Amino acid sequence: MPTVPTADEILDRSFRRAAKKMKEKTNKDRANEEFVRAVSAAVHDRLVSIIRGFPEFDQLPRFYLEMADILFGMDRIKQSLGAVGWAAKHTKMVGNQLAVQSRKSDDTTMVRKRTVARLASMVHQIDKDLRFLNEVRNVLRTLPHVDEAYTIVIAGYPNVGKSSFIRQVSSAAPEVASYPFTTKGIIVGHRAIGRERIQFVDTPGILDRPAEQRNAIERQALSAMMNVADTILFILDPSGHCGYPMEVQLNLLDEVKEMIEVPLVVAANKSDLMIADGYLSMSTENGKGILDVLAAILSNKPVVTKNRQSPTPEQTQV
Ligand SMILES: Nc1nc2c(ncn2[C@@H]2O[C@H](COP(=O)(O)OP(=O)(O)O)[C@@H](O)[C@H]2O)c(=O)[nH]1
Ligand SMILES: [Mg+2]
Repeated sequence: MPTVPTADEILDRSFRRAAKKMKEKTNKDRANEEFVRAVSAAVHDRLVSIIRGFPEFDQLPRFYLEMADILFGMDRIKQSLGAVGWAAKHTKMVGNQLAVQSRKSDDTTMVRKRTVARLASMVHQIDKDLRFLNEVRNVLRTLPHVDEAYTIVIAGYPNVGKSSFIRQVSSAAPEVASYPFTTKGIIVGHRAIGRERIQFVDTPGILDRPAEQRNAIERQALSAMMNVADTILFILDPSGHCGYPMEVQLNLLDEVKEMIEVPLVVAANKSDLMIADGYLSMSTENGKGILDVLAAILSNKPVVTKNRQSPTPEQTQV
């Protein structure tokens, strides 16, 4: 996704391009007419390329759609894209009209100047839309890469071993990213299961305090994450090593259960420190039990899923 230029950047570039074209003509009136045509074409093309540079929102993975909506509002994004489209259309119309005028006019320099003024005013009218779209673009491109593959969202208190689990089960080094609404880094990992690829997504910085203390964006983000999940893995740390007693961890587990409609697997981590009866146990430190947890997760997965992306060649088999 390319950056979205400001109004002045669009105008500067288009004026420079048109000035160059103008120099190719020796006759003053031809040169002015050429400028009028070239500058409006340049502005038009630039505006169209901004719209093209934006993803087709209908085809975006759910995750991005939800995030874009939470962070910026889908209506506002569509409105701004619409404003750019409007300006593109009018630039072309005005350019054509003024080129005709220039041909007929005795004062082509005046028509050229009028063109500059009209284009500048039109493009400046959408300057706030351009700046807003650039902000959207800056955030969208830093979001972690979460696509339509089978998705396991990992939940649990901080320091229970969520990131360690993702690192352990991922075929390649997980992608490290952050959400705009939390300073905590998150990771997304991938693993090939036969010919298919599954992905693991972290949920940091949102689940580390009671629900009523989360702000609106955090609540929405959490529900967006839960929405993209095909399965949730909830990790407990019965050893207390993470700094949270089991009781509060189990409260969070209840809260997560309320929130979701997908299968949930609960695993007690840090079995090298302590084992809790009644839970699948694992240690992301020494690797014990991890494959059992993975198997439990995958037992929820339909064998063949439609419209899933195929794995890339470098991904390994289970
Ligand atoms: N002893 C022990 N420590 C672990 C285990 N898994 C994670 N840790 C440690 O717990 C801390 C938090 O792990 P991390 O994966 O970052 O937790 P997250 O905050 O849930 O992502 C780190 O210091 C890990 O080394 C485990 O199975 N056993
Ligand atoms: Mg972590």
